Amino acid sequence: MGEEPGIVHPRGNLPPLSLHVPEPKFRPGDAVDFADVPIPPAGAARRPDTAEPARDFTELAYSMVRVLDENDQAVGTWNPRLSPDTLRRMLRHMATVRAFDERMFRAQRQGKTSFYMKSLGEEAVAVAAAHALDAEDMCFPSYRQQGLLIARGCPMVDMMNQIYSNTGDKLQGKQLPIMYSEKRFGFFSISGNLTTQYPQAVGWAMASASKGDTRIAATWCGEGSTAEGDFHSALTFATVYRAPVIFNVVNNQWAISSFSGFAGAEATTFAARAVGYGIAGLRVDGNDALAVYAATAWAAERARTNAGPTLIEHFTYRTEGHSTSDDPTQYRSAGEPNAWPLGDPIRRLKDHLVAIGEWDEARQADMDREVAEQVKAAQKEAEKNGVLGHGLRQPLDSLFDGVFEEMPWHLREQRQMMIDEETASGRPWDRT
Ligand SMILES: Cc1ncc(C[n+]2csc(CCOP(=O)(O)OP(=O)(O)O)c2C)c(N)n1
Repeated sequence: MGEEPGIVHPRGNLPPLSLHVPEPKFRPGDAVDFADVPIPPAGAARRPDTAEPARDFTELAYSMVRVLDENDQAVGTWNPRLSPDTLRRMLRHMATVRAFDERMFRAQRQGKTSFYMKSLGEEAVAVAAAHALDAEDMCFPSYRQQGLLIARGCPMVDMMNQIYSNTGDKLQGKQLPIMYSEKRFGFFSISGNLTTQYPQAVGWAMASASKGDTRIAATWCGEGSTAEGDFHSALTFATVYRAPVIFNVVNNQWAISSFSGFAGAEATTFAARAVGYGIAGLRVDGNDALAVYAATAWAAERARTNAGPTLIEHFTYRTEGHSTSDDPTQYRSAGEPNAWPLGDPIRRLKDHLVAIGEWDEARQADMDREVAEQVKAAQKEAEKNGVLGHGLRQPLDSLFDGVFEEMPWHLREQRQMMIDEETASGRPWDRT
């Protein structure tokens, strides 16, 4: 007896299978036209009550919350109706972030630090959120939310000491430059491992709720980082336990050299990730500080009233390279930043203040000069503690400190070996 024949699939004349490999629309040298990026008019999006079930406003995950219109007026139900003083403070914080970024970028080019990351063009995302959250709320940022620290009043000298890994660096040179950790300002230690902050934020939010506290958590990641498994497990925990957390996805169109299509942008929006989890999803004009403020305040109220988490996609554009180690001219058209249809967040808020008669060009110029001076003075102060390669750094024997609450025996042993070797060399701590 022969073997039974297995299942036979008649192939017939089926076409061969193929994969879709996303390709960005523009490459270096291409003329850029963003006319097919859908930008709904300001004021068009409905503002649901914060207690409404997420399934009743899923359309907000596919449209866009926008407040500032083409005439620089604040319109629609999402208008947060902020006082001119608050608007001016937000403007100043954004301008400070930009000036800080500019100086630290230059410091890297001058060899004073090994690394820097700017947030040029997306300053509204962090600054407006900081204004909308309570100072006590806990932030779990990625590496592009320096605006949270600036807006919460972290001394720039402390930030620069960390960037220089100098004797004033409270993290003792143990973190990559710009990977701050600022408990005083509710700013969780930044991790280089993308998206680990997402489940951490949910865990913190769950702990806050289970302790009967009133503080909520907010976390940020880039659109590329939504492809990480941590993103999805965080959303699952958050929806199951209705954790008081705000998920921010900063869709600045580019990861490093791969565009948003590689994280799924061709198929749907990033805010739409929320729909599958039954979480509130808002897609927001990330270059409109008033829209970012309004969406964050809405999500904060929802979280604080136990109505559950919100995912906010901030639609924005990364105007410069990913970091000082990147050269975007290699992979995208130089025309993109200027053609970006949502403009520049600082200019838009400034134009709004001018339009409502609360600001003018002279005051803008004075403010720019002042913040540049403040950043320069902070830099001078930080550099007294040393810059890269100039000798002033953490003592070598601090290498093992501050990692474990109690140093384990094997690290104590290694530390002692290092000290013995240094002492025997006759030039203790004289190594670079
Ligand atoms: C787990 C992990 N994978 C990859 C990297 C390398 N990496 C660092 S930043 C980055 C791009 C992230 O892009 P996105 O999430 O869109 O954030 P953006 O830099 O645009 O703000 C990559 C791939 C990393 N640090 N960690």
